[in-house]
Amino acid sequence: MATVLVLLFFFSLSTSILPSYGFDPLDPQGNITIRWDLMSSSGTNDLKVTIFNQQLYRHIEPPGWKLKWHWLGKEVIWDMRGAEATEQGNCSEFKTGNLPHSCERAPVIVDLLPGAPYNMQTKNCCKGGVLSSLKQDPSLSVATFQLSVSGGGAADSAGFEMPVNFSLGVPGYSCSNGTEVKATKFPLDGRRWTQALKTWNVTCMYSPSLASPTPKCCVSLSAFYDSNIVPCPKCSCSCQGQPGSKCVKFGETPSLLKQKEDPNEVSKPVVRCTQHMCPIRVHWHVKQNYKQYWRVKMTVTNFNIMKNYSDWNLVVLHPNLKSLTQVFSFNYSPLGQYGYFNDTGMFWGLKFYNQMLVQEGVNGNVQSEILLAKDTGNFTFKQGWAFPRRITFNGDECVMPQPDDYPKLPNDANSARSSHFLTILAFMLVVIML
Ligand SMILES: *[C@@H]1O[C@H](CO)[C@@H](O)[C@H](O)[C@H]1NC(C)=O
Ligand SMILES: *[C@@H]1O[C@H](CO)[C@@H](O)[C@H](O)[C@H]1NC(C)=O
Ligand SMILES: *[C@@H]1O[C@H](CO)[C@@H](O)[C@H](O)[C@H]1NC(C)=O
Ligand SMILES: *[C@@H]1O[C@H](CO)[C@@H](O)[C@H](O)[C@H]1NC(C)=O
Ligand SMILES: *[C@@H]1O[C@H](CO)[C@@H](O)[C@H](O)[C@H]1NC(C)=O
Ligand SMILES: *[C@@H]1O[C@H](CO)[C@@H](O)[C@H](O)[C@H]1NC(C)=O
Ligand SMILES: *[C@@H]1O[C@H](CO)[C@@H](O)[C@H](O)[C@H]1NC(C)=O
Ligand SMILES: CC(=O)N[C@H]1CO[C@H](CO)[C@@H](O)[C@@H]1O
Repeated sequence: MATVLVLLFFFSLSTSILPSYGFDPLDPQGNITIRWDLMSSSGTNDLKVTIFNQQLYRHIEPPGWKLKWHWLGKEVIWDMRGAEATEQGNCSEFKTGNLPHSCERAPVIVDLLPGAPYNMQTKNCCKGGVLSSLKQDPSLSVATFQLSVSGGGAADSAGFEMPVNFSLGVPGYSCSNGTEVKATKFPLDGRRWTQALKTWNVTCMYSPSLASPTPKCCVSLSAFYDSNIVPCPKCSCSCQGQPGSKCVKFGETPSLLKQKEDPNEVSKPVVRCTQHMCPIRVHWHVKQNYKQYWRVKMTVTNFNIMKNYSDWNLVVLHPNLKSLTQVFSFNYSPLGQYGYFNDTGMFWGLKFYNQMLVQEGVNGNVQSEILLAKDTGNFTFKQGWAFPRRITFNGDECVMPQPDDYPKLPNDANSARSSHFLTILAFMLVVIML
């Protein structure tokens, strides 16, 4: 009974800290800031827009950001560098000379692709809208573009009017309006600084409940002391045969693969038929027990047959991670830099080795082993302690097995198989607690 209660406690803990309202306890300062710098304001307003991904572990993956805003007046964009508007729109008002780059009231701006013509580039541009997380590669977490705008409602000396209603075009993010902040200073040569005429910040926050109604990842467990493998919970991400859920049987080549996917759209995952129906499965195997250490093998498997996950990452919560001694084949960085947590860390692939989790069928998994020192007084294989409390893949929460199903120590089995009545009672207790 005690086992069940302890496990249920961990379970309730791990579900109750899920950030559902935009605040992520693992990354409390995380946001994407879009800074607008008005560089000059004679004839046209010349602006420099910089997108900073200031999130520790969330990144923007292909097809990338698609920034949209609404002009307040009759602004048109005459020129753009480092990015482009997807639509030119109705420029019929301009009858002579060059036409503007975009006359849309609500332009949608996309990053240029790598290898764009040199004269169209800016510093930090041309990554197809992909932004790395701060932990993985801060040098790739920033994007910049420039635009020349004229014809605003406030075409007086006030110059430029900040547009409103921003969206990042990535599921899960919502953005504020711009607020004017201290003007940015730009270093010229180390001795002299220039300054923007005006600067505004727009802040975009992530909220998982906005992002996706269904999970995209699940966790399975095993241990050297129990021959059972605890699979991902059935229907973790979807159920086979449920209307709207499609999957491809093992060994079959899907007809979908022959269809050309639109590279500009977020494609729906096409998964192999499994009982969990998730595109990603993370397996945690408690592999070995040494005198002072214990060893875990982690395997991430891609069941999405249409997608390679480049620059994937895992965030793992386990109380023993603060005594992590060695990590093989993955990069690791603790996430607890704000002092709330000491038990959370991030794993990601090694460059040129397993940075890309390729599609199922090619070689769809990445693996690592980690060695952890046993904290005196805390360490135990009992009561599911050796298993992670929480895992996310690319920032998406993975569905964990029920604590009742966890691998059990041989001598733990009897006490753990407590009566159903007590289990139900404990569940009700947890529900009341939440
Ligand atoms: C956005 O992130 C930066 C850097 O982490 C932080 O300084 C700032 O307070 C954050 N803004 C909001 C509104 O959370
Ligand atoms: C911005 O969005 C609000 C609410 O959706 C809407 O009422 C308003 O008209 C929009 N502003 C512009 C300039 O489109
Ligand atoms: C373009 O805008 C003008 C007014 O600026 C309008 O008269 C014309 O009908 C519009 N054309 C289309 C195709 O919407
Ligand atoms: C931004 O400003 C516009 C116009 O003032 C308003 O309609 C909209 O609701 C604001 N959006 C946010 C997120 O505050
Ligand atoms: C505006 O955003 C930039 C980039 O994140 C940051 O350096 C600056 O401190 C922000 N300004 C304010 C007042 O938050
Ligand atoms: C994924 O990568 C593999 C190996 O590099 C490649 O053969 C395959 O075409 C890629 N698939 C997609 C969907 O990009
Ligand atoms: C985190 O761990 C370090 C080293 O194990 C320890 O010194 C520190 O007090 C811990 N912090 C918290 C908040 O538990
Ligand atoms: C997670 C946990 O129970 N940590 C405890 C491990 O043991 C030390 C002292 O031995 C405690 O301070 C921790 O709270």
